[in-house]
Amino acid sequence: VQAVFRSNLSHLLELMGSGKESLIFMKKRTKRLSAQWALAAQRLAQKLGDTRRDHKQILVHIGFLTEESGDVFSPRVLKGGPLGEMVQWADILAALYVLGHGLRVTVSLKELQSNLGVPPGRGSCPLTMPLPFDLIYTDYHGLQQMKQHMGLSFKKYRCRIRVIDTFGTEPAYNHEEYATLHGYRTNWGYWNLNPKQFMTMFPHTPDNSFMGFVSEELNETEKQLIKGGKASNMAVVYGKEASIWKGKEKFLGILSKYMEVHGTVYYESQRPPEVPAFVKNHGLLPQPEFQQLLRKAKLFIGFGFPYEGPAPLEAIANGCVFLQSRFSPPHSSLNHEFFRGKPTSREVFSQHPYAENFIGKPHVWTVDYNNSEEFEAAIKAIMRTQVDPYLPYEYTCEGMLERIHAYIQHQEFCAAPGPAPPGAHAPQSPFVLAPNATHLEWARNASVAPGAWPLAHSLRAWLAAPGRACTDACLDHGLVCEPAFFPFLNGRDAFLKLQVPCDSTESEMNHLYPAFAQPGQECYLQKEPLLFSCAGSSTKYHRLCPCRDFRKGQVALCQGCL
Ligand code: U2F
Repeated sequence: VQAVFRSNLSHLLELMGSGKESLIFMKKRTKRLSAQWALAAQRLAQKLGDTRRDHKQILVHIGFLTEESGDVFSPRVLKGGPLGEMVQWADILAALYVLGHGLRVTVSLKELQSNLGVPPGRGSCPLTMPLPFDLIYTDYHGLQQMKQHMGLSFKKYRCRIRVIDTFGTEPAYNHEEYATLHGYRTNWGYWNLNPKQFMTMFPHTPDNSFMGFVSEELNETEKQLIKGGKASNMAVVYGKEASIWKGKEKFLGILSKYMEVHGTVYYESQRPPEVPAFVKNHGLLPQPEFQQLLRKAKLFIGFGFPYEGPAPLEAIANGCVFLQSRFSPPHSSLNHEFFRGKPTSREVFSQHPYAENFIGKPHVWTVDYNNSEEFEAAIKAIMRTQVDPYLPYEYTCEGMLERIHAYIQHQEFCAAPGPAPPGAHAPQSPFVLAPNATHLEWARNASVAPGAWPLAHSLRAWLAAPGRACTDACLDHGLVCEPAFFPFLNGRDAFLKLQVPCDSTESEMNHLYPAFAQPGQECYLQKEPLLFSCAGSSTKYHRLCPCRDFRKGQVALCQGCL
């Protein structure tokens, strides 16, 4: 059966249930964005023409909102607590619904059990029962609940699960045996999923899938109106919780010499002591009013926390410049409490790396806040800069629909694992050395397995410099790392064609393999497909890296991958 686009979201609002503040926030958002979703559906339908779209039965189980996992978020919705996750879940639900799939939404263990067909009163079902869903979207909390209550079915069906995971899970932390042996400690468990089953909020870890969310879009008239109505000396501070403002008096002082400073900090009865008297604090605003404030402001300024939230994208979409601090040294799970225990080794070089790397100037300025002169100079320069509202395509409704459509249609983790990594006796790889002899590319006459996705023709492979992760090595060439292509490279043949002088070749479990170690002239192949990883580096190795092209404004998809 084919899926049919939907343009009326009122039934979705019913599916979302009610009661909790978090659900109320999400439903208001969905309602407000209804027209935008409908328009995007129309455009994507036109773009896809008669492309096949299979209809799926989908369960969305939002684990962090269940009482059983403590639901610490709902009570803080109106008090300045995190909203990013709710923004994202609301948009995921809207996208799945608009794409025309069959949808169930659960936010309690009881509902989960009844949808899974677990007999009432039974903690868990020991038998495997048929699962009435093709796909399940959940989070780490939900995953734990499913494992506890699905019995043997969990193992059988976990390939149908997608885990919404803001900051991502790198392969080395996902593989239980490897993580345990090598000290990749996490607070979230080891699930041995295909790393692409983890879906992130920003496209930061190509080992995972980029899910994202949307921002409100402006039409041309609104854009003109906003540009005309900006107050060139109005700044809004990023941070709805008072703690974010603590110790920032110096920057606030400098900023207030030039601009009128506004805030949206939650407070109970009195101004929080962290917020200086010269700040015009509006209190935590409902989302539409927050957008209105951004429309008038010239500058949206971050003080280092929260990391990677939606608000800077909204600010930039509403024509603000986003000013943020560079982190030097970078923040990571090794040196910052917030990232400690998270299953990633990623180093974060600024408050919002996506804004810095994918958007950049004139919309985004990343400066060293420890250097007051640099900070002050940036503010002065920003006041003189004219910017247009800007929203990357991947954060529009159409972009999000396009991406999720592609995932649903093409990502397949349940099929029996493909051919084992070729190893030392690999058949000829489908590559040839490029004419300039720097990298491998797909041989013209090589065939690709039907249904393989992403399309292997987009592949280019490099031997990276020692100490360079594949994530970065690919970016150096204007490409992204594509872990799905590792198996093609995991053989002696690829090294041979790249003219790497391997004295010997060994196959081991190591998330940095395939790689070449200079001192011993040794080539290493990957023994465990789950450990293929774009992330990770060591000065000991030149990693062999699979890269691919991507669509402009839609980094998740290769150019021919729709
Ligand atoms: C991020 O969560 P946050 O909720 O701190 O992210 P923000 O960027 O502040 O934005 C969340 C939404 O809050 C809205 C705004 C954004 O869509 O429109 N909002 C509002 O409704 N009223 C206001 O007065 C101000 C903002 C991130 F998303 C999470 O994944 C992380 O867990 C968290 C910590 O790093 O940061």
